[in-house]
Amino acid sequence: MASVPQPNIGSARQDLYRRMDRHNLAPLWEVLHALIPNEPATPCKPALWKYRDARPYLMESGKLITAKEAIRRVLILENPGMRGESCITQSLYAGLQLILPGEIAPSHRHSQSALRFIVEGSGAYTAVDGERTTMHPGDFIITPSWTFHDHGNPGNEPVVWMDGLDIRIVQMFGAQFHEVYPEEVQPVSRSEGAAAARFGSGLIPLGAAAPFGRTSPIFNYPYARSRDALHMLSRDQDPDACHGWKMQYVNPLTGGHAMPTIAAFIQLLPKGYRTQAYRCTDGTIYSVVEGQGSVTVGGERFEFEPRDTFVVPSWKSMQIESNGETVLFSFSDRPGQEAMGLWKEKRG
Ligand code: GTQ
Repeated sequence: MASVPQPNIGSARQDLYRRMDRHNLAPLWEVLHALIPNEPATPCKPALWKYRDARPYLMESGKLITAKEAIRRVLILENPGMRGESCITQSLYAGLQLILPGEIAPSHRHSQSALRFIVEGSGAYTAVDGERTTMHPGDFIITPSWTFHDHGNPGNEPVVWMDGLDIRIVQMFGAQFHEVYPEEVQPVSRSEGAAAARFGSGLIPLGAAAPFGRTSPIFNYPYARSRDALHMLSRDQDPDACHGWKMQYVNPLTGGHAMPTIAAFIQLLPKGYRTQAYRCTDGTIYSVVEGQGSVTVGGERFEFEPRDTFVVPSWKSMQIESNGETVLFSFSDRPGQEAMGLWKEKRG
């Protein structure tokens, strides 16, 4: 049946909306296209943070607040499309954390999982559940959900790492918990390297339970080993057109992602390589370890060098051009998308 023309339909609708609004009701048809877009729509923008620009602010913060007072002395990498929301993509948080010689960041635990990717300096440690691990640039370190952790720097140089946390994911589920450890530093109950020996040598002790539930029992994946793996891979096979040589950090107990909410990767691109266009539904954060070049994301071009961070939003087409041999670390929310059958990629 054709609708009867009503000259005042616009104002009648507005009047209807106003009256139902008082009852917490809203018309779907006004927002349907925004709610169910034809393809991923995100406020997340492509962006690059030059380490050269960020570092002076981090060091100045180091003079104005101690790690102890700050609890965690971190500059949040805020996505320019979501300022004030403390996130780098719609689902993930990232920041640059500084710990100066002699400092400690006090022990606490939370339901949010964290990863650390070491950007500058050596000699600091992070302690997880009674075991310390020394940080070196390029190491990928995990703080599993609800494990007590503190950081310290007994060395003699500033140490900076990128934090990646699933804060927004845990917030979406309303599952946030936090607890302060009764002392500043948790006691050390195992020798350094215990986790790596138990789970990181292609061996597992018989009957060993997963110490961190669904998170990898290995909590430091050292750069020396990842770099060597990439090198060996590159000797035996051609680089992938979209990724170069790319590897995923795995949980040796499951063969799956190292963390239940965050996927992490490391990739090598030959010198003078230009990747084919690629897009996927997991907005991804990259930290440049070696080499330099440029990345084009959704038509915007960014030049990168070691220690820079950049973000590729969901479903934005990306292409990388490497000038020198380049190593990139990256992380995203892919495990959640895969578990829900949502993850999608497109090559070319
Ligand atoms: O190191 O525990 O960047 O709790 C944000 C929240 C780091 C940490 C962050 C945290 C931490």
